[in-house]
Amino acid sequence: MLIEQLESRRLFSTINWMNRGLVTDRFSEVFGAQANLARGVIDEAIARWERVITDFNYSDGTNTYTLLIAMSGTTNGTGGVGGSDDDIDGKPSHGTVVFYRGTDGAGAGWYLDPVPADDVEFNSTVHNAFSARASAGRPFTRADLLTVAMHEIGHALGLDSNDAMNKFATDTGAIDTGSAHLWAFEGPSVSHLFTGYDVGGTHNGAQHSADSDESVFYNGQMWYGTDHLMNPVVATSQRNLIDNVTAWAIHDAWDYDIELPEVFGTFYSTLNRSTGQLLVRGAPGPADPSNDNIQIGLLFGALVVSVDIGQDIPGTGPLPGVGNVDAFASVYNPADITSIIVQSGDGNDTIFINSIPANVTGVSVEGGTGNDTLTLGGGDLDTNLNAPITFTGGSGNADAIIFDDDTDGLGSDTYTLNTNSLVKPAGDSLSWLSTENVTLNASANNDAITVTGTASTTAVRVNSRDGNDTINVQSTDIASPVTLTTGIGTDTVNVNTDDTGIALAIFPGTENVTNINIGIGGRLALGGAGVPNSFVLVTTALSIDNGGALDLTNNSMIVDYGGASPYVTIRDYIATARNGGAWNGSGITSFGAFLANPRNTTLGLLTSVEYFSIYGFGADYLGQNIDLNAIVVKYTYYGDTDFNGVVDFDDYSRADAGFNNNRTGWLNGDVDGNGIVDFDDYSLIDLAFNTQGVALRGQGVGASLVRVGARRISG
Ligand SMILES: [Ca+2]
Ligand SMILES: [Ca+2]
Ligand SMILES: [Ca+2]
Ligand SMILES: [Ca+2]
Ligand SMILES: [Zn+2]
Repeated sequence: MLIEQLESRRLFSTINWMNRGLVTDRFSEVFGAQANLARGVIDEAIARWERVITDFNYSDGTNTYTLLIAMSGTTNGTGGVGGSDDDIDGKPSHGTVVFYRGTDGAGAGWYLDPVPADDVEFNSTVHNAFSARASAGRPFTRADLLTVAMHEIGHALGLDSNDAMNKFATDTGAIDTGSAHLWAFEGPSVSHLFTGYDVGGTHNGAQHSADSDESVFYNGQMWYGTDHLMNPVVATSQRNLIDNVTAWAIHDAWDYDIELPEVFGTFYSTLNRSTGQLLVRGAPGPADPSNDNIQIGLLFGALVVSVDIGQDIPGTGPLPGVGNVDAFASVYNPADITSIIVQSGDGNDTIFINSIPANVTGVSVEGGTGNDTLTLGGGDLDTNLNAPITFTGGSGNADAIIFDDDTDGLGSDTYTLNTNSLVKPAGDSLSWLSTENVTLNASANNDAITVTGTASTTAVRVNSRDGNDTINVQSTDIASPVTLTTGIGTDTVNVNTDDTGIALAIFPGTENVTNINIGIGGRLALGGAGVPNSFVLVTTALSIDNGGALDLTNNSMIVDYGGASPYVTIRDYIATARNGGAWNGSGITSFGAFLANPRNTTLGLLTSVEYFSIYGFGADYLGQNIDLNAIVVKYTYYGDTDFNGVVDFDDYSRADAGFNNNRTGWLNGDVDGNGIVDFDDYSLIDLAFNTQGVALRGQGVGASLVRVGARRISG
């Protein structure tokens, strides 16, 4: 559909200003040296109508409308009159438009836009997509000749109280001004509130689009006027563009082919033709904040800017009253744009910048109030974004920026996440301020991702996705660990392996990471705080420096090793972290055990052979397949030798056998991991037996309460 739109942009009608530059246009007489500037404004008004009306569909096959346009010979002021006075088979084909001479008869009070092709000087107060007001500068307190010209030419083209318009108009009986009534226009394309009011007199039909202060209850609902080009009166300082409603109405009344005016820009996206700066804005809500959706991206060689307002202005869409209005989608020539500013304003706004034109040298995105989310890259950061981009989340405590490199092509990627920016070697700095959440969705290929720092107020998440990825978490704020997911592949996670400062990382759930290396000052945690043993960390090779920690919180781990069994290493990592029950040492620790009151839990470990001896050969562990070369670590009670989540008679039997036969290992009752089963182990087992509550089985069954049988009298 968009391709059709773009192609149809080449189709224009022709509107000929027959007496342009002749003495009869009186522009020199009124404007003097400014005459050609004023004529240029009229040219722009004509050009804007030519691109909206693509074909008059005249019965004789022609597509040209002719106009006589002149300044009044007699009347001072900043208004005008326009109408049609000839036709082809009943359709307007010729018109006459006259503008007043200005307040002094010499053009005073008119604003003659020196760059009439853009509307930037008016976008101080935006009424709606097609109407805005200047608060300063030359247009302020002057009448915009471009707006008045487009209005009067609109009359000449057929927007008038005439049979074609009134065929769809019904008198609501409600009074607008004086004796003028409000009329309900119900065409095939649009329903909208019109009025018979005119400064020059009252019409018995749909002469003008009703003002924004008019409304009426008609045909079961409220109808609202709005600030529009075809309002009876336009204020000074204000520009109205040709709006969608006006275009639909002239299409319905006269069967002209139209291009939707939003395609050529709105006040939600305005291009400064002098500087190349594109300003994209959301809307303020009239009452509550407006949650707007803004999307910017290249499509088929054009830049498309789509702004979907959360709190739509009634009367700006095809509906006569309140109701959802579609996004306003504008299409720009990428070569015209050198910078982009997005201001989404109030509300929780959603902004996507999927790609930007090659000429753009910088992009600034301001989320304003509310919790705003900016998603960058459209799946390929290097290809799509070739300029620095800054995001200011603004107020709101959950502003977010998401880097989307999901569909990046083949080849390794290198990403560096700094405290306030993401840098790729092939790309520019993408930075953020007052942003509480940062997410990097890396490519599905082999990536090298380095985190050099985090801010205490920003939560950083790195999803390395598929491929063989290496993630180096070199440094973080103590309050802001990096959350990691690693996808499928042979991945390596290094946490503070430079042994300098501190670095913290978290796996939010079950994760399979081939290599894990934790340096001095490094801490890597698995989930936590949920149902015990909801998550499993699966790894092949684990290395923890003295001074580093892997925190399983209240979860599990599988070390699926190759080569020699790391059983003793794992057992010792747990024992040093446990540190006699203080849980403050290096190694494999458990914040869940640290928090337990009484401290009756720990991390137990079984070889897969031991595990199979209880649960059968090939049994899975919490849904994870294990083979003969694996070690299973579980958060559970001291003495839960068989990992069934409780301490019971079977456990005491194993501990007794272990004690009597000088065995070793968790399965046989060495619950403190010192290599023997002794009195210390029994003390811990008894504590757990007497105080255990919830069975620590795993997700899905862990929440069930277990009734404990009679205390066993041990020797
Ligand atoms: Ca909407
Ligand atoms: Ca906002
Ligand atoms: Ca990857
Ligand atoms: Ca022991
Ligand atoms: Zn009018």
